[in-house]
Amino acid sequence: MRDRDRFQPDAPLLARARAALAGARQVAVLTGAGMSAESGIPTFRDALTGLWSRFDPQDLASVEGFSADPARVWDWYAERREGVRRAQPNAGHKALAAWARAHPGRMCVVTQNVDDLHQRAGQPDVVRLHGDILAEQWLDESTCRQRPRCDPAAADPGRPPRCMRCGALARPGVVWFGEALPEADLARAQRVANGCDLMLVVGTSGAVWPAAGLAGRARRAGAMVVIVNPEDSEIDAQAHVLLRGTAAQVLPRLLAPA
Ligand code: BJW
Repeated sequence: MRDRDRFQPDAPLLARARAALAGARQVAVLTGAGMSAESGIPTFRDALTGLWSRFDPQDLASVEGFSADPARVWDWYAERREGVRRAQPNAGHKALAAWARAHPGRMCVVTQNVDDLHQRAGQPDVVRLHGDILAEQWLDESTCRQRPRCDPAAADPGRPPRCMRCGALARPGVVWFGEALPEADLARAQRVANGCDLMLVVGTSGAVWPAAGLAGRARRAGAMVVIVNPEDSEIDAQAHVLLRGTAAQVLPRLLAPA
């Protein structure tokens, strides 16, 4: 099979997904790193280009890893932040945002991505499950005893920055392994999954929980589940329709006006 064919979804499957979208009152979209891959932001688990093919997640995406070598982790995130700032929304982000603007109140995007490309594409309703790579927070909120608490964005520049008054260490505003997801955002994502008629799952391996559980939750609640991914994922069994292709190729065709 030629690469060009491999990444074109089957026409009848695309038509089925388009019909489901046209009939859906509420559409939930769960996105992962593949959503931003065509904007030049690497995924995590791709065997050749994924971040975890070169780095150990325990060293770089856990409190233990940060505590062991804060400067290394800070520098790794600083480089990734630069990549996010340089990246632009791709045709997939734009297609989702255009559909949501044309159908007000009918689409919610739940993203695992820590970039801001959905927001920059003009997506009106985005729930962020794994935080924001461009934000900062204190490593340990309890170390800051100032009232009001110091602002991590105003910390003394360093690798990582440190609070000039209480000495607290700043860290990127993302969710690392073993950390709880932001409670209100996870609760909203679960409500959105429970209440949608159609869930589109785009560019996630489905390897990381609790986000991976949202597709099964939507399916059990009666939604149709459509997965857009050029490769197999761990949650393919939840899909009614599997569209084999990339986000920037498939979403404009799926979401184009009739
Ligand atoms: C394309 C494409 C193109 C390519 N177009 N597609 C249940 C069972 C087992 C384990 C657990 C469980 N529940 C919890 C756990 C533990 C753990 C976990 O899930 N571990 C698994 C690895 C086994 N989960 C956690 O620790 C979570 N916390 C938690 O559960 O807390 C509980 C708690 C409660 C109360 C108190 C305390 C704790 C936290 C998870 C945090 C994940 N963080 C990361 C890093 C974020 C920061 C950073 O960016 O550095 O989030 S890890 C990384 O994985 C990142 C991603 O958001 C996440 C998901 O990855 P994603 O998006 O799916 O990317 P990839 O690379 O895996 O896949 C890309 C896909 O795109 C592929 O399928 C490609 O084919 C495809 N693709 N190009 C479309 N162009």
